[in-house]
Amino acid sequence: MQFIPVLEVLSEEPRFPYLAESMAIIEWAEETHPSPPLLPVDPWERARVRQLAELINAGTQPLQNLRVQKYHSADETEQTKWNRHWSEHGLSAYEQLVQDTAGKFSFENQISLADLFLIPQCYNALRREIPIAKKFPTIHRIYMAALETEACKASAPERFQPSS
Ligand SMILES: N[C@@H](CCC(=O)N[C@@H](CS)C(=O)NCC(=O)O)C(=O)O
Repeated sequence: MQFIPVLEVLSEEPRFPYLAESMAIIEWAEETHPSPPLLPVDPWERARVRQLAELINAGTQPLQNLRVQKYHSADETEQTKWNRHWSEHGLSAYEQLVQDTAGKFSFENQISLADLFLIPQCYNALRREIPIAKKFPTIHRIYMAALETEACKASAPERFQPSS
């Protein structure tokens, strides 16, 4: 697919070391490092968290790939309009659904799988000047809380920009 992210996992075993697709990467990380957990214990609550994650992963983010935007239109203004439209569509659904489960984060007070997909989507929305604080107050509160975590600080995209 020629997408990022790609995870390289070095191992003693002779095997192909690369893994793409963020859901596959996160699930592998969860299964190999289960603590702290990214999913609740109760099956219904787990499904609710996965629903939020997929709403972004399958329903919102794919429409914002560079190649999709460019295929839609060569005009940058039109690309931005397209991006804003689908971003707001997804975030609006998330904002409604998350009312049932949110605490400090999307599911109660611990970072979950849902937050891992929500945070980059917020980052993208702000780049497109979508006023998430005004339009999606619960999402914005979750985003602000997430930015304070050490994990979020360590994985901030700014840390990975090439220097030249
Ligand atoms: N389904 C993939 C999507 C990954 C993806 O969209 N990556 C973007 C950056 S966030 C990309 O590589 N875009 C390049 C392009 O659109 O050509 C995943 O979840 O990992």
